[in-house]
Amino acid sequence: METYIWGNTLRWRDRVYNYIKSEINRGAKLHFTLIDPEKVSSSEEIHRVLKMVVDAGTDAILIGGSLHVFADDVTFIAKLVDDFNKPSILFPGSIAGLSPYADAVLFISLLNSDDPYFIVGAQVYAAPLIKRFKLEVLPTGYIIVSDWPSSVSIMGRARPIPIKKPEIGAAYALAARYMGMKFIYLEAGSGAPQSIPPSFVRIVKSYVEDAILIVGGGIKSSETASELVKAGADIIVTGTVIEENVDKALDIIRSIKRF
Ligand code: 1GP
Repeated sequence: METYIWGNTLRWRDRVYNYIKSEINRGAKLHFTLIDPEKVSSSEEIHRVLKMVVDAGTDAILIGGSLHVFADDVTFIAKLVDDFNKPSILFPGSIAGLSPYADAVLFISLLNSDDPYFIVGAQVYAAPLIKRFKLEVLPTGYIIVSDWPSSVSIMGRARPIPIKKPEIGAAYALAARYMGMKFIYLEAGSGAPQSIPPSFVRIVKSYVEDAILIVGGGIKSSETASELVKAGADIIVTGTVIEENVDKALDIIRSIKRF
């Protein structure tokens, strides 16, 4: 098979997990900024957003979305991220979300899907491509928690865990851990009307203390982000807030970096 020569520096490749783990081990909390290819247009706009979030202290850039994602768009964004000294991490909603130009991929299994395709089927299509692209793999148990419909829950045929049922979320997270997944991602859905409650996160974390706990969806204020971190989130993800209120988005990042 051909060896691919990619234009990016890929300076973070194979260093992303160690970087995240060492930050967490020294007591830091992390913030990831999600760039959804569906929601951005020009390279100038993406560059402007990246500069703001990187200057505020975001730790990595996630690239992905549930709809309208095409590999060329993902590549386009990954190449722009390469101008900043932060890892680009794919957050694929389907195999169209893969690109060889990123540093790493959240290798997601949507654990509370009713459709085996989203638990292991898409991953089987993705795995040989990921090997060929030499992406660093971050094994992630992905759990949707919400009392409302979201793009990700609809597209992923999920049975979302109600926010009043944290013990079910904890059981899923523990199962993911026992299956060897290093990351647990509690997802309320992009643009969710509210975040997952800190009380839910606290119970999940108490079951999987050694997992890296990512929490995202509907986080719109530094107060909420701080509460989630205090409850046990290791990594906070925000996406939508930067489109709605730049100051609030940057405040969230700065508040996390103060922990
Ligand atoms: C979605 O968790 C992320 O996968 C981010 O959600 O867009 O609501 O910040 P928001």
